[in-house]
Amino acid sequence: MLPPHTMPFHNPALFARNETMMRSLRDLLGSYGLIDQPDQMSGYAADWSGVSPGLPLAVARPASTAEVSAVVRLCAEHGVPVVPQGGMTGMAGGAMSLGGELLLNLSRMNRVVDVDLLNQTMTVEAGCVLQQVKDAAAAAGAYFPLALGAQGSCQIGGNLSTNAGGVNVLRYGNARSAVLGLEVVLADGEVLNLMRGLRKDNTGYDLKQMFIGAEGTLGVITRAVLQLYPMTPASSTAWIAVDSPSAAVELLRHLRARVGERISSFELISRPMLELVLAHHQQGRDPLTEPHPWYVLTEWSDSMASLDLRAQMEHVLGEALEAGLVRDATIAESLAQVGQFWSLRERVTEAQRAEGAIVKHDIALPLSKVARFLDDAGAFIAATLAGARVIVFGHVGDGNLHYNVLQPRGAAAKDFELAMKAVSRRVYEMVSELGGSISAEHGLGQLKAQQVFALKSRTELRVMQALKRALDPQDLMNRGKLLPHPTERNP
Ligand code: FAD
Ligand code: 2HG
Ligand code: ZN
Repeated sequence: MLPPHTMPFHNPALFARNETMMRSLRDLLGSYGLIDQPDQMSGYAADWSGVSPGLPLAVARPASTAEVSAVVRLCAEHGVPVVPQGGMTGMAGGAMSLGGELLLNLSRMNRVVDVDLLNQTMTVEAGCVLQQVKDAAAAAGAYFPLALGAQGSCQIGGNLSTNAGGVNVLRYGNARSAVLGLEVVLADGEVLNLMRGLRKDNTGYDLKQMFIGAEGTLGVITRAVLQLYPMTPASSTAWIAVDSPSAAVELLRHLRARVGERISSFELISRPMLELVLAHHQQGRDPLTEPHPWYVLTEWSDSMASLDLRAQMEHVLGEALEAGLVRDATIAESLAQVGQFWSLRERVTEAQRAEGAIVKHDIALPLSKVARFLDDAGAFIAATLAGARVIVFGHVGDGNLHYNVLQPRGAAAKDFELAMKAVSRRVYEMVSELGGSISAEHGLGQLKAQQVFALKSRTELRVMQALKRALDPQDLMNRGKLLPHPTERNP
């Protein structure tokens, strides 16, 4: 998957200022491991956040932990900031240059080192693409549950650094829950080896957790020990029409009481979102004959192959229909149909982009507050920005909504984005007032870095800053992302 706007970039003045370091880097990595030519660097410029990339110094592509360590050590000696870079599918601009940094791209560190079926773990290098990790687990007869639309491009290092969520969080938790061990190169180049494959280990602070969700601001993740699960040969998938988000939440409660942890995905999709996908996806078909205001896409699975989950689903959804929780539903008849349902869900990002400027809110709410938020925020936007199109979908099973606002048809993108600044502020206030989070799974990156000052208590900020200072005293690791230096604070 190519980021939407790749552009050539180069900074000769910067390059000249850092000539000594660049010579050392070239000696260390060779011409294959160091990219400094504008035409070759353009592919490392942009992610999926929509923010314009700055001009980096160069792109380093180390092939081992020892090389990452040597690169970071050189940067520390020369005071050059480093931006760790995975698959560049991030939505917060975290892997992009603000200007002058060395981009440290992990894609050459892409080996699945080991699958240990007795321990139900696998050891991987950070640059492995998520799909590759899932395939390697499956080939060994095990299941790695992290799943998201970008899994063909994003890397496990990026997933752990953003603490990615995706469509299976309801059952398996987010990326953080997948990790038993971690190896990290610290800001001074030292290697911190925490590669224990243990499910129990109470020997002091759980240091690996600090680096998960840290968005590369505390060090570079180089390897991980991941937790595996049993395969789930029995599964069933349904596309369900419901009246409202509150009906969807009530339906989830109903289903969980009957089939419990077998529900692995429970995704919400609004009719306007489905219509956008259908408009931009030629093979896409509405799974139901009549239009409905809201849909749920749910997948159930079990490791007991003989379990007839389809029959179970039919029965339980029948009950929900009688109880008035469901308007209509269709259960996939074949793997091809499962793929069709999911392809509607997976195309949401590209369908939105095709419509023009969009402002995204990746939020989490207590499930009991989802309906109230949608009512209040919808009324506020309708009253504030005439013609703005609210597009709602997301992982409602775990309380994560993608509450996105598309520019009014025919409006100038710049005017819309400007007007949205105040609107987003209010949307985030509403989320906070309901006990939610303004960054559920995509991270803060550069897009939301300034928000951290408004969001966190003084004490929480003080602890975060103390951690950052202790691990990265020169502020070289992904400077300006997630937790900007207090002096960079915008009024
Ligand atoms: P990048 O974008 O390259 O980097 C992300 C951040 O991690 C940056 O701050 C970077 O500096 C840091 N980083 C990367 N690698 C390392 C490393 N080895 N060590 C230290 N820091 C590192 N996200 C979800 O959570 N759920 C979804 O359902 C989801 N769906 C998506 C669907 C589409 C179509 C797209 C385009 C994106 C989606 N995303 C989703 C967002 C994105 O895929 C995730 O944030 C993903 O985890 C980013 O991984 P990456 O390798 O692309 O990281
Ligand atoms: C998803 O759930 C991703 O599909 C992308 O997190 C969300 O495009 C988006 O806003
Ligand atoms: Zn998502």
